[in-house]
Amino acid sequence: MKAGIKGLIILVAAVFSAASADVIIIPDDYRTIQAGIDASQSGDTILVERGVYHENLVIQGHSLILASRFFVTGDTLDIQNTIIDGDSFDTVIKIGNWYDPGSMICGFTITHGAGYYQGGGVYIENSSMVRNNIIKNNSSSRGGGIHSVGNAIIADNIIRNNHATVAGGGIITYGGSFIVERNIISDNVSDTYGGGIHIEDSQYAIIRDNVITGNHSDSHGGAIVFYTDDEGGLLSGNLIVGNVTESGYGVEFCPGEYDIANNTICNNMGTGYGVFFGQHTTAIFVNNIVWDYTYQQIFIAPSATVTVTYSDVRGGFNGTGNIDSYPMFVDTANGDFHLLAGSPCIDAGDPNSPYDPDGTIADMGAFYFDQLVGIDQGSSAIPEFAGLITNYPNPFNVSTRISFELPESGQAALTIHDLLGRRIGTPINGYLQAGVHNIVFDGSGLASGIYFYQLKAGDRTEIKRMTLIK
Ligand SMILES: [Ca+2]
Repeated sequence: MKAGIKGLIILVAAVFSAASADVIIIPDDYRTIQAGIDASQSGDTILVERGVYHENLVIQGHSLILASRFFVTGDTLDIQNTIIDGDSFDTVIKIGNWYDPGSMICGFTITHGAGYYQGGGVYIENSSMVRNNIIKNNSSSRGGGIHSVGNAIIADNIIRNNHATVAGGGIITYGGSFIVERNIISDNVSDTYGGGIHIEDSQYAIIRDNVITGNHSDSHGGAIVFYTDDEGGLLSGNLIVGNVTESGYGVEFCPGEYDIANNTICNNMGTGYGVFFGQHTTAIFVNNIVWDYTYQQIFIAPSATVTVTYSDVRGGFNGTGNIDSYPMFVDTANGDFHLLAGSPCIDAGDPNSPYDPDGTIADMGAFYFDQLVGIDQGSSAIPEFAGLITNYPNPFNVSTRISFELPESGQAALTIHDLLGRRIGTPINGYLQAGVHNIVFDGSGLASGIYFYQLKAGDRTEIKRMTLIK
């Protein structure tokens, strides 16, 4: 962690030293962003007005601040309306500043990049910063959204719907020491490693306070793969939900020393383990919630040294302070994983951890329950179902798995309906035990189209949509 903070100070110093240099306005001074870059010197700022720019930018050999008006105004509309579109031709922005560190990319929508090796949306080298961007619909073999080499800070971005054929659907990082914080990393896909984030051969990695959701990997790390060079890292305060790993693990740790604290790891799906600690991994795992739809929640390799304490783990786990109780989230169906009043995770963290901001013992999970505000969330705020009902894959051809969780045993019915609401199947109708249930729905007798599945338990109902494509 010390290495990361030191890196941050160096980077901030580099940015401030650049502030007195020239400012180039696009398109006032140069018609294209690349023309402005070509005319710039190290330390300049290139400020881009709103508009759509069809360019594949290369910054080579010198460092710049490349920013939209957001850099000055803080207006997020400047991010949405200053668009660099790679036209599926090459990486949208490449920064090769290995010998002149400290570039920053700030305030753009970066889309339709198609990189071969160097990232789809953004490629950065050496102490660069990528912040406050929307990086979406890009593709590459490694790093669909961002490909980083060396030290980096990747913060406050939305990184969505990017695709990597090899590793790092959202982000891949190589070497260096880096910080990934406060990003929304969602719906990215990797065909092999790290649907959301893939970390390879890095120094200490800090991944904190991100929302990592809906990402997908075929074999390793639907959410994250940590393949550090024996250095390890920090994973804290992240919400890691609804990621899918076809045949591997949700969050995968390879050799290194890790601190893993106050994450909410829920409703991820896969046939393997939710959290996987590989050979020779050392980790302190504390104050986390792990409540997945995976084969097992946590796996620790025989040669790994991992302590799991003060965590809420579905099915239970040996260790001081661990519990096995439904965490009681506010509204999982709408993505709200804050704790309800009365949650067993409140004040159930390690008493020796830093206290929550309200002065109470640490809660488990990414979001503490503020006891000073004292919001009475009452019984009406309890979600209709304790667990999200989901299906995967969706769209599907021709079968899909429907998963749901019942907070208590009782009568339950799962019915399938067509677009007109007509019931066309009843996979489940009877008394079910509390807990997780999975059924495989076979649509081979149905036409392509949109269908609904409805779960009724007691007087509560939840409906979701799925699409059959033949
Ligand atoms: Ca607390």
